[in-house]
Amino acid sequence: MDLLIKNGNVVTADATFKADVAVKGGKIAQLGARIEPAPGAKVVDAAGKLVLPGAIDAHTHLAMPFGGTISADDYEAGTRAAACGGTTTVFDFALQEFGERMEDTVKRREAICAPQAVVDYAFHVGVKDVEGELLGSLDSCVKYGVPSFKVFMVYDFGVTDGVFYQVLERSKRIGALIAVHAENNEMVNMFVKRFLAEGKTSAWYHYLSRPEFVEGEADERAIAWAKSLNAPLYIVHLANKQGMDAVTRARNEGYPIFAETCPQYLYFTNEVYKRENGRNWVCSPPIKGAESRGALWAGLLRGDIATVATDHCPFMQAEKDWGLDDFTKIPNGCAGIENMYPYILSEANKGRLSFNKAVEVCATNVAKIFGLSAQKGAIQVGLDADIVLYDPKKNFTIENKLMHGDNDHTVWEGVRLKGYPVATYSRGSLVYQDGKFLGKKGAGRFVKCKPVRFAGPDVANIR
Ligand code: DUC
Ligand code: ZN
Ligand code: ZN
Repeated sequence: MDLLIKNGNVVTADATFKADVAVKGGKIAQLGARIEPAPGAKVVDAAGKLVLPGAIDAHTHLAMPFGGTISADDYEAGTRAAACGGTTTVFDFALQEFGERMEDTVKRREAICAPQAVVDYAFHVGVKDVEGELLGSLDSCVKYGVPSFKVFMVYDFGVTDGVFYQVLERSKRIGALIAVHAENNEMVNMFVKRFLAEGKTSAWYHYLSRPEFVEGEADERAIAWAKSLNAPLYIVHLANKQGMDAVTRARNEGYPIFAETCPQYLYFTNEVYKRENGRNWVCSPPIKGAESRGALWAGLLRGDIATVATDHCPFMQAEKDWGLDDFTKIPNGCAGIENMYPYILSEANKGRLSFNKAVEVCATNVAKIFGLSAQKGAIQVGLDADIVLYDPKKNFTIENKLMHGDNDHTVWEGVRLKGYPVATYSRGSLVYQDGKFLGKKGAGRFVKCKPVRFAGPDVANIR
């Protein structure tokens, strides 16, 4: 035994119980009442604290070239911030280059990430090109340990409907999971052109060029295609009620449709875009109105939101300012990697959801959906000792100067949280304690994921 966490309240997705947690060789070795410390083991008293699995952020964009620049947190800064917010694994998006095999995309980003990451990491591939033999490279990518792919229905590198469908077909065959950024590109482009021609250039028009139905309609289409194949589908950053309702309907019919939402959609409303610094909240899809926010919360509590992730994609203030007079020049994305778990846990501490639900959506479900539940996502014997000690009595006000990433501002500035993580262990190593980062660059490991077979109803045209 290397480490013994004593007297804490362990929280899993299903239960809360008092137990000591023994760690050996980076794994949870024993759980039980009154475990005796082995000679030489470090003993930590967690009385009054919750003992939680580290969060798994299913959606980050670290050092990503986007919007004419590169997102402000590289793999070191992003994973450092993650560790300090109780997140012990991040799934980053590796964007395919045209003509590149999917597993080569992963290897290219792995080479950048490996020497920098301070906590463990996995990848999804952002698919741009499936011409010729590239569609088949999904298979080799799955074998390499990356069985999840994202298609974008928007942006200049977004895929056509036909490519999206082919990728869904293939994924069904090989046990991969397709994630989708769903917005109607034609509608966005039409609105953008109209608003610019009318001189409507403030951040509010970012929202108005991508309002609720622009996302909701795309969600419905994506779900329809997945259903026609009985293929699993993971909708990233769901932010609208229409899409939430469509996900719920499909799930009630038994289809393996999973939805992710993000803290920014659960906390803010589109009113932020009317603020003088509204550009700082510009992300896509944009934050929607209060009705959508309410629907997302209801979906989360009902179990129709499977995961909460960040879409962490920060840009420096000077870059956000490119869009002072033209919302189309604002790089899309916000920081959130250090705030996700503390925010959701704070909502749990205030009674809005249970701590079990918070653990489920931020860790356990992510591990299950993306094929790493044999390694991560719960406080369970045999899993990695990715552990967060949480003090429900410690109040915290978010200020950028207290954050550990490289960005120079945060949309979460001034938000008050009830309770806060006080320690984070990555595979048994202390990487964060009481406001201080204690980890090591390059200590994070690449986590290879396994394909997951999801059951669904029998439909006529299953391939
Ligand atoms: N949306 C963002 O806001 N940033 C990164 C990519 C995305 O889809
Ligand atoms: Zn996206
Ligand atoms: Zn994203």
